[in-house]
Amino acid sequence: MPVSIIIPALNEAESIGHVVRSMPWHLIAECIVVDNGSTDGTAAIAAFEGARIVTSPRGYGAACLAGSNAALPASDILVYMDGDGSDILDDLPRLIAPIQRNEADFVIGSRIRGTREPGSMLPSQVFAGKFVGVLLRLTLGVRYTDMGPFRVIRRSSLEELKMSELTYGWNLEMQIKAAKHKLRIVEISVDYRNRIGGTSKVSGNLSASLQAAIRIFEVLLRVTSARSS
Ligand SMILES: Nc1nc2c(ncn2[C@@H]2O[C@H](COP(=O)(O)OP(=O)(O)OP(=O)(O)O)[C@@H](O)[C@H]2O)c(=O)[nH]1
Ligand SMILES: [Mg+2]
Repeated sequence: MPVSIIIPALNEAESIGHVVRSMPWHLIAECIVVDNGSTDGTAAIAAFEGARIVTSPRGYGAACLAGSNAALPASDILVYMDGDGSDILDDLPRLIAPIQRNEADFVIGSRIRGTREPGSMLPSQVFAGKFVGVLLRLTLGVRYTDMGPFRVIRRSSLEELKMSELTYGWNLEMQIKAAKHKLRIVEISVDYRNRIGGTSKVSGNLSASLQAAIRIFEVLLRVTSARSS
C-alpha cells in the first residue's frame, strides 16, 4: 500500500533538511512538504533533500489539507508529521502497520504514552491532551490521550471525514470525526523530542498558544455537537 508523508512546515529551515533526509524512502512513495510563505528557504532545502513541495494558504490545517489533496493518486495511506524534527521516524513502521494489516483506519501517535524528552511538551499540552481525551470518552466513547501531530489515516477514510478546519484545530477535528464515522481507531505510543532548531509557532509562543487553545476548544464544541459530521 503506497504511503505519502505530509509535513506542514512554516519557516523550518533549520530542521526540515534533517527531517526529509531521514525519511525511510524504502517504506514510502513520497514525502510532501507543504509550505505557505516560509521566508527562510524551507521549500528549497526540502526540495533539495528529495521532498515534493506543495504550497497552500496560511494555517496548519490548510497545509495538511493541501498536502492530502496533492498526494499521489496511488497512495492509500497518508501520514502526517511535523517538520521540526520532534517526531521520531523510527516509530513510523509501527504506526502504519495496523492499517496495512487492515486492523485500523486511523492510527494516532500518543506522546503522552511514549517517552518525552524533557521540555518537548508543556505541562499544559499534556493536560489538554488528557482532558480532551476524557471528554471524548464521555461523549463519544473513544479513547484518546493526545492530539499529537504524528498520525496515519487510510486515504479513503480521510475523504469520508470531509475535513474543513484550516487551523490548529485540524488534528482534533480528525479525531472527533474519526470517532463519529466509526473508523477503526488505534492509539500507539510515540516518542517525542524538542524541536531540533528554529522557533516555535505554537507551544513556545504565548499568543499563538492561546489562539490555538481557543480554536481547539471551538472545534471540540462544534464538531462534537454537530448532528452529522
Ligand atoms: N505549512 C504550515 N506549517 C505550519 C504552520 N504553522 C505551523 N506549521 C508547522 O506545523 C508544525 C507544528 O508547529 P510547531 O511550531 O512545531 O508547534 P509546536 O510543536 O507546538 O511547538 P514546538 O514545541 O516549539 O515545536 C511545524 O512543522 C510547523 O512548521 C502554517 O501556518 N503553515
Ligand atoms: Mg513542534
